Amino acid sequence: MATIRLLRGDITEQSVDAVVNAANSSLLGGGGVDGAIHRRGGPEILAECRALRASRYREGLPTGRAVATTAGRLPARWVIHTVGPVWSPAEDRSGQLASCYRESLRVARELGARTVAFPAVSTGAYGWPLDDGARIALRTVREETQGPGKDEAFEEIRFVLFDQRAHDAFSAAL
Ligand code: AR6
Repeated sequence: MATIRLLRGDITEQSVDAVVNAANSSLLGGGGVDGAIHRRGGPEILAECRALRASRYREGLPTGRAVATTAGRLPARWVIHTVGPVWSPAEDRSGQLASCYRESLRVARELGARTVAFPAVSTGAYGWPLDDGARIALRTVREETQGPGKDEAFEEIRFVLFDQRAHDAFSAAL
């Protein structure tokens, strides 16, 4: 059974098999986690993202989906890019947020990644309330890695929270 760990820190510093990027559908970079990953990971990541845009994802990566590239110079083997939903007070998009975690884990499983680090997807620029984002993240990862009959693919799923507020929200949800 996979261990779920909460850690306050920077996702670009994690020595794990795969780190998850809170990307946007262009796959061509942005701020927050995305900016940090491309800055520290170097141009190889962007080159693979561009190649994906020229082949499988000409229209961009849809919200709730995930795709892997090299991790370039990061101390990880792969970056799994996922596109979280933008928070909407008018529409329930929590299924899309859960899908980000589920699809990222599916891609990780396919790669053979046993340790995976997630940020709190959608809770920055995309405005998702932290407490709710934390609950969805933990529930989905538990369902995928700890439910009855779940495989033994993962050793550790790590949530890397950038500040104390995010860490508190995840601790409360755990
Ligand atoms: N390590 C861990 N967590 C971080 C880091 C870091 N280095 N930097 C920020 N966070 P965000 P989103 C936290 O905005 O809401 C980008 O421009 C941050 O405090 O990175 O999914 C993309 O290109 C917050 O709790 O992702 C998209 O356009 C969480 O990570 C858009 O932002 C997610 O914040 C995606 O927005």
